[in-house]
Amino acid sequence: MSTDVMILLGSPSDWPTMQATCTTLDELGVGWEAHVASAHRTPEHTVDLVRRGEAEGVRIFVCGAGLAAHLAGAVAAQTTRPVIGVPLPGGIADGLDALLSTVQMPGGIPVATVAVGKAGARNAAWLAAEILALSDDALAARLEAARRGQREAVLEADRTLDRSGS
Ligand code: RP5
Repeated sequence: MSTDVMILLGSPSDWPTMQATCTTLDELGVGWEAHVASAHRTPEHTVDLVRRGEAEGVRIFVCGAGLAAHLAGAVAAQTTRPVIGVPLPGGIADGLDALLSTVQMPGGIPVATVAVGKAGARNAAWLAAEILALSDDALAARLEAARRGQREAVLEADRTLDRSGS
């Protein structure tokens, strides 16, 4: 499977949350690789990874970071390929700080920013897959099937919910 998505973590401490991106990409059948690259502690390594990813055919970058979460913006500054930012919880505002740091990009350098934390990490994978599916009919069919599965799970929960009361 080709590596379509490069996932970058600002710190190894981000891995437990960002694994949700990896497992969701696995479920959707999208190839990925993950690296630790800090916008602040290893700026050169971050640029090197983006350059290498582009040269090797990576099509989308997913960046997860907390606190002063500049990783997604730093990557977006280096590429015109889509960059998806996952703000991570923690810090004085428990992720609101990372959300604003990730989403408030200047015009012309977008970061598609998803929700804070694990739900966002999962949605980063979904969004990446949806972008890739524009040129991949088999992936588009897998996404449709996964959505059908979600729909059926909710309908089944509604059928089996104990909703009676005295
Ligand atoms: C951010 O600072 C990282 O993305 C992480 O979410 C946060 C804390 O990093 P560590 O101090 O745990 O390495 O740059």
